[in-house]
Amino acid sequence: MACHLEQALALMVSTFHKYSTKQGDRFKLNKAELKELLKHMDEAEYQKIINDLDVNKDEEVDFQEYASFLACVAMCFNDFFKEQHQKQPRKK
Ligand SMILES: [Ca+2]
Repeated sequence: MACHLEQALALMVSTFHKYSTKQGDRFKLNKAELKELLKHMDEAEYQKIINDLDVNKDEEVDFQEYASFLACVAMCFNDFFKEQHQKQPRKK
């Protein structure tokens, strides 16, 4: 059985390809594919994310742009967990 990190990476890659293969270039997310991937976001959040994700402004999100985004999200989650941990009283 794969370790947690391998499972997380496999999910990250398979999620990208699950949506990127639906239309057009199978190795890039176009706006419709990205919108479907992020379907639980409202329009304003979605627009901000697509603007941030599409670094080279070609109207599509390639795997490098997607991976960079996930790295940023992971760092934000890590900061959140560190803050939460620091707020908790120390156990003796
Ligand atoms: Ca792009």
